[in-house]
Amino acid sequence: MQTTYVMIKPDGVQRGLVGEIVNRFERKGLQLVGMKSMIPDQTIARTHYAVHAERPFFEGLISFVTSGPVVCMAWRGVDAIAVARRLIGSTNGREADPGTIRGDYGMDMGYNMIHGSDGEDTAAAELALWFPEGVMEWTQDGQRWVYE
Ligand code: IDP
Ligand code: MG
Repeated sequence: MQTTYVMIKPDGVQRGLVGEIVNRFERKGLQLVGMKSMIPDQTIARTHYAVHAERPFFEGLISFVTSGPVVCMAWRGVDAIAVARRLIGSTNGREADPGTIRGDYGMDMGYNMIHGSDGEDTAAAELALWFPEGVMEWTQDGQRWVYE
């Protein structure tokens, strides 16, 4: 089992896509182990995107992600990190496959509605950053019908 960090960015919240996006993870069979909403401050946003600090789009990305509410989620399942990335689709919405979140709702590179951790190390770091209180440990009864 893996747990991955997924975040609906301010454009997804502003466009009223929260329910639509959450639904895709839920119906896929992932288990929700963390969920909250906040307007990120500069510190958390810069830490989260630190790997991109030298990129030309960095300051724009920080002002975007701190511009309004985000929905922070932790989703758990077998290979959850890669599964979430496949549900999300490739970075540019114009090129993302139809059927993915970005492919179905996005037309832009920066405004692509959603973040998902890209590996085990980043998932652990991002979960610690956004959920310092930890995630919920619980048994979802329906999970026994998700995995054979
Ligand atoms: P990812 O979200 O698909 O993992 P990354 O390359 O890690 O994509 O980039 C992080 C975020 O930075 C993207 O989701 C997007 O919002 C933004 N971003 C990436 N490249 C560009 C760009 O060329 N212009 C504007 N924003 C960008
Ligand atoms: Mg990334």
